[in-house]
Amino acid sequence: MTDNAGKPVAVRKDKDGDITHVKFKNRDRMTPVDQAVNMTKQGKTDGIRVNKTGGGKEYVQDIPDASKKDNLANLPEK
Ligand SMILES: [Ca+2]
Repeated sequence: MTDNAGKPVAVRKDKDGDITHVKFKNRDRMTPVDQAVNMTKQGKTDGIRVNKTGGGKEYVQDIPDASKKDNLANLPEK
């Protein structure tokens, strides 16, 4: 298992459409968002960054780039 999880390739959402899990390229299983936040802070993911809601809850979001196809909102749900 490589130390870097790579880019997100799929997501899981709750009934409100909020992302609860992210599947990374170099990981076999879905990663809960709070864990994805920690991995991203440690520089172990690609293509995403940590942001905070007005309520202070941390989440991951896309680092804007040329492609929208790979954005979290456009990834397949698993
Ligand atoms: Ca993108």
